[in-house]
Amino acid sequence: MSIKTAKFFISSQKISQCPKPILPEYAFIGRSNVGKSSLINMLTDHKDLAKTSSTPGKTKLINHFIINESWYLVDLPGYGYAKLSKSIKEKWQKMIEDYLSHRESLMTIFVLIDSRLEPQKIDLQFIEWLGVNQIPFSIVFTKLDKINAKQLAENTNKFKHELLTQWEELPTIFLSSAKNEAGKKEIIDYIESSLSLFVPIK
Ligand SMILES: Nc1nc2c(ncn2[C@@H]2O[C@H](COP(=O)(O)OP(=O)(O)OP(=O)(O)O)[C@@H](O)[C@H]2O)c(=O)[nH]1
Ligand SMILES: [Mg+2]
Repeated sequence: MSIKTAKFFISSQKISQCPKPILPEYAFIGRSNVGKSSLINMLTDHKDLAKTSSTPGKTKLINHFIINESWYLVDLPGYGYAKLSKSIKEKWQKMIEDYLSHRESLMTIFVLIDSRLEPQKIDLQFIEWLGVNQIPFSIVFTKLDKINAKQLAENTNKFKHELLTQWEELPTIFLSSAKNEAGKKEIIDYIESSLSLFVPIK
């Protein structure tokens, strides 16, 4: 599938402001600064479609981007940024949890994990929350260009090992770099294969 058009659609503070759930959508979640917005730009070949920053906490709302006029990519605020005030953290957490657990048109959530780090408790806890709420997800290890093959294998194997203490099977896993476009085809093919499974809610 080629991405012919990618446009900003709307920013929402809560699920009730999101577009009508009549098109399939794919959301990106993960720790602040893990590369959610950069991955959306890489997948769509748009440098500045989603706003990125080297400072964590850049994305603050639920941002819908419409792709090929027929499905959405959704950029979300990150979790786990220690410097945010308690009230903002709670507000974002509620917004994200509400969206992820109630959005009927959500096909898959891509959970982004920084490939440079050993398994982080906050990511494993978030994935556990998805499991408890029966929300389907895939994993994308990010920033591959910043790590060598040996470290990558070590970190991803440790992460898989941790997952297998919670799950019987591993989810679909992607390896990506927003810089050198690693993982682009695989993620787009995966989205394409599930688009036809969308059943519009009447
Ligand atoms: N080298 C490299 N840098 C990356 C990659 N992905 C993201 N970055 C950088 O990491 C920083 C954070 O990227 P964002 O895409 O803004 O991260 P985010 O997860 O959307 O962050 P928040 O919106 O703050 O939660 C930016 O400086 C990006 O340029 C990657 O694959 N490789
Ligand atoms: Mg962002």
